Amino acid sequence: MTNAEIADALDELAVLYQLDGADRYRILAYVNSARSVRSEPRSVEDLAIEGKVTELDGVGKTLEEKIVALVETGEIPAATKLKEKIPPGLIEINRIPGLGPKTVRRLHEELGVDGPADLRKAAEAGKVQELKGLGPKVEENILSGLDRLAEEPEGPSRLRLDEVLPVARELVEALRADPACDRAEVAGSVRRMADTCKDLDLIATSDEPRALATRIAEHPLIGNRGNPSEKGVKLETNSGVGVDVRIVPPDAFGNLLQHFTGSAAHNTELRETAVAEGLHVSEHGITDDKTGEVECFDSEQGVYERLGYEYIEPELREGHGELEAAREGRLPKLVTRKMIKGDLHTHTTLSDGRATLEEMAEAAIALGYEYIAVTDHSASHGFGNDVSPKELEARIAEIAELNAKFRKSRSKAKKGFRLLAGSEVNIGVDGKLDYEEDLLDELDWVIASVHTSFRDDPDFMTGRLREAIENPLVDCIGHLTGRLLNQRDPYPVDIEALVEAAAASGTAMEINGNPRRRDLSDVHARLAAEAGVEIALTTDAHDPAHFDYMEYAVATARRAWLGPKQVLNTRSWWK
Ligand code: DGT
Ligand code: CA
Ligand code: CA
Ligand code: ZN
Repeated sequence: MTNAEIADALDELAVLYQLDGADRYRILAYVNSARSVRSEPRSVEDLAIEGKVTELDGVGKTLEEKIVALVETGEIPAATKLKEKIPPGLIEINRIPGLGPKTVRRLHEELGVDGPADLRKAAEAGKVQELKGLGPKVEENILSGLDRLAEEPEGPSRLRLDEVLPVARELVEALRADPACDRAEVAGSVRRMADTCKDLDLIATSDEPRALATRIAEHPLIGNRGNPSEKGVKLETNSGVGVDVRIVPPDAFGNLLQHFTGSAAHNTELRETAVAEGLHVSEHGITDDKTGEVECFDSEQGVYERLGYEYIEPELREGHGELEAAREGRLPKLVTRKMIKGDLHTHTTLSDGRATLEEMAEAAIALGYEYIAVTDHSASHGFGNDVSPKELEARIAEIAELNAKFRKSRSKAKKGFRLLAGSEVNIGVDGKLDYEEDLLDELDWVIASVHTSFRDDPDFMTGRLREAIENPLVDCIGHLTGRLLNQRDPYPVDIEALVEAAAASGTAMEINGNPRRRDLSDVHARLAAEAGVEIALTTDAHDPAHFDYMEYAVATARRAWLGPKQVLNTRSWWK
């Protein structure tokens, strides 16, 4: 049983308890345990059998019993019992966003609804809005929710890049360490550093492909495996990530890597252009249609060069004009992680960060940064841990003191390092900020972000953001669209209008590198930079470990065709 299957069973049990009216804490316990099972890289089935499953966060004795029963018998007795009294259709209905278990129970008890079909009938007949406390809005929401359920019965199946990238790297290392392996590389959407990925594509070259495929299938991260052959093997990790491993002979490494890196749109355009020139491109080589001769390349550079292109970085291969640009030799020199001199969006324990000012500074110095802006939340960010004007004043003084210390330090890294006094100020419903202008004026760096009052109203959202953009005290707009990948859609804003306003007022926009956000998106960042908006690559670190999110910010920037000149924090702060 894979971790994903175990987590699904625990999530289902949580829903069953919810529909049965159990108390909140019990339900939370199952939801939390499902989450830790899902993100566990080791096989949870093995842990359960070895009596070690309580090592997982949120898994105590009660849950251990249930997980052991599940892996031994295929079911959890408590769930089986609940399923006897709760119609399965109610579990499905419960997935409609905004429709809680309490309402689902009432629909069942008061309208006799047992599943999606009943519910649609009731809603279309206007019966739902007649129930006490429910109105036409709820009914409308139910109908659109039912449409979406029908389109997407399994929920979002794509995984965020950060959920697959570490697995990809570990498996490629394992392939490379195998004596039968010549070369191995990550391919597909993971290599292109897309926001989300359907599965993981790995390629390898080998003279003993079947042996290599057989051994990688035995890797401890792997839960399910297909039949290894000399072409490769299809696998699934313990956490439910599909893995395609493809193997070819060593001399065609470049062709294979190019093919399986994609994207499909990029490859289709590449092939069609080649056909017009009498060449046939595949994962095995480039065939000259006239002579039938096949050319293999051990590097992608070789493939692109043979077809008349300069080398195209994987992040650009989305069929967004990169082939034409490569043919004409006008691809941008992309920004890299090494060019980044500091991080302009970080939090500390003053608001909701987990590390102190000193700890964040030390971590930044260890990374070789010249500066970080400390941008704790403002006076009314709405989630507790607000920073009062007085506290911010004290913080500014504290930063000045620390900077003086750094300046006198004998370590070169510390001597060249500065903390920037900043804030991530909440944008109110009217676009106003929640600190006095005099206080904001004392800061080195002001980010303005929306954290509250999201509305499905483009005029309202655009209006308040524009107000913040045009405020001369604002240096940068944080996570412009508020999207959370797989979780929350971007709120509706008129991007073009905001980009234009930012270009006119000289306000920067960030690419927030938190892999749940990556906001601006690649498409929006490209639009903004082309309009002349300066882009800041940030991590929104709430912990020193989050400084690593810079990799995702850089990836989005590269996917947006950005060069170092368009990125604000490739520059030193003072020079
Ligand atoms: P994903 O998995 O949806 O996140 O995106 P990819 O790009 O990884 O897509 P995937 O895994 O279906 O296929 C990996 C690569 O293989 C893809 O980027 C290009 C190549 N490929 C797959 N199917 C086709 C196809 O039908 N035509 C062409 N030209 N290439 C394909
Ligand atoms: Ca893929
Ligand atoms: Ca694939
Ligand atoms: Zn933040």
